[in-house]
Amino acid sequence: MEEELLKIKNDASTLIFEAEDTDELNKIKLSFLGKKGILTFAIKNLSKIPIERRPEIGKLANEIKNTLEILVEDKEKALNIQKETKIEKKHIDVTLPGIKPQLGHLHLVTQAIEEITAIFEKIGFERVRYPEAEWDWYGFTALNFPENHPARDEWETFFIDRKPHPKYGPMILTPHTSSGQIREMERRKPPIRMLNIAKCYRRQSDVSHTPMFHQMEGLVVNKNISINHLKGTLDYFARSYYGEERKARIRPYHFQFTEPSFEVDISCGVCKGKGCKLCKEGWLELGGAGMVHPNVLKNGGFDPKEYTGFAFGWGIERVLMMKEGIEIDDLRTLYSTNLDFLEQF
Ligand code: FA5
Repeated sequence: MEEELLKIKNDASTLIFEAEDTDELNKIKLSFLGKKGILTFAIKNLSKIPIERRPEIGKLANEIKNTLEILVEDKEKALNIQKETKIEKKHIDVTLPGIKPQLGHLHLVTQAIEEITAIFEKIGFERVRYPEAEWDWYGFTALNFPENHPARDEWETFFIDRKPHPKYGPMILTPHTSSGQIREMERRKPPIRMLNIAKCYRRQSDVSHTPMFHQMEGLVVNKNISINHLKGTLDYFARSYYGEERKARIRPYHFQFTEPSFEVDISCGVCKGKGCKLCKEGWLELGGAGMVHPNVLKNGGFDPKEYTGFAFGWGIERVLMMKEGIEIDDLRTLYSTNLDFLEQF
C-alpha cells in the first residue's frame, strides 16, 4: 500500500509539473484528487489494510493529498502568470515608464569590513582569514591559556563533536580571531603586519551578543616593536575610521595572551571628549589590545628576546555601531531578515 501511494505521488507530481495549461491541469487534478480519482480511491481502500498499520498509512495518504493540492495550486498560479505575461507581450505599450528593478546593497557589516581593510592596507597590513573550525591549540593553549584555566569559560566556546587531535586537542568553532596570531607566525617570518577579519562563535545570545559575530585582529611582530607603535596605530585608526578629530587611549586590562594588556577607548564624537549621555566620561570603549606575551611568541616559533609585537582585537559590530553613532536595541537584528532595518544602511 505504501509503495502504491508513493507511486501515485510520483506520477501525479510529474504530470502536474509538466501540465501546459489550466485545462490539462484540471484534468490531472480530477484524475487523482476528484471523487473518483486514483488517490481518493486508494484512501477509501485504507479500510482493507490491517488495523495496526492504518494510522501510519493514513497519515502518509493525507500528507500526499496535501502535497498534491499545494502542487496543483502553485502550478495554477504559475500558469496564470505565464498567461498574463503572454497577453502583456502582445499589447506592449512602449510609452509606459519602465519598472525600476529594486537595487540591493552589501550588508552593513560587509561594508564596514571593506572600509576597515582599506584603512589598514594603507599602512602595510595584510588581510588574512583563518579557519572558523579551529583546534583548541590555536584558540587557547598556544595563546597561553593553561589547561582547565577558568579564563577559557569566558569565551563560551562551541566544541565540535569529534576525536581530539593528539597534539592540537579538541576541535572548536573559533571564539576569537586571536587564533590567527599563531597561524600567522607559523606562516611567515617577521615583519608581520596581519589583519585577520573573520567570523567568531560563542554560546551567547542576548541583546548585545550574537552566537556568530565578526572580529578584526591586528598583529604586528618585528624587532623593537613597542607600545608606541601600538598607540600610533590606534590613533591612526581612530582618525581614519571615526574622523580627523578623534583620538584613542589605552587603559590597563588583562588578557592571557598579551602582557601588558589594555582596553582601547575612542574619544566620543558627540561631545568631543567632554562627557555626554552617550559616552558618560568622553570616551567610548572599543575592545582589547596589548603587547604579545613572550609565551605566545615562543609558541609561534619566535625568540621573544629578539622579537616583540602588539595585537588588538575588536568586534566589528561594535566598531561599526560606534561609527554610525547608533545603539542597536538588539544586536541580533543585524543578522535577521528585517529588511526595514537593513535597507537603511
Ligand atoms: C577577545 O576576544 C580578545 N581576543 C581580544 C584581544 C585581541 C585582546 C588581541 C588583546 C589582544 P573579548 O572577549 O573582550 O576579547 O572580545 C572582543 C570584542 O568582541 C568585544 O568587545 C565585543 O565587541 C566582541 N564580542 C565578543 N563576544 C561577542 C558576541 N557574542 N556578539 C557580538 N560581539 C561580541
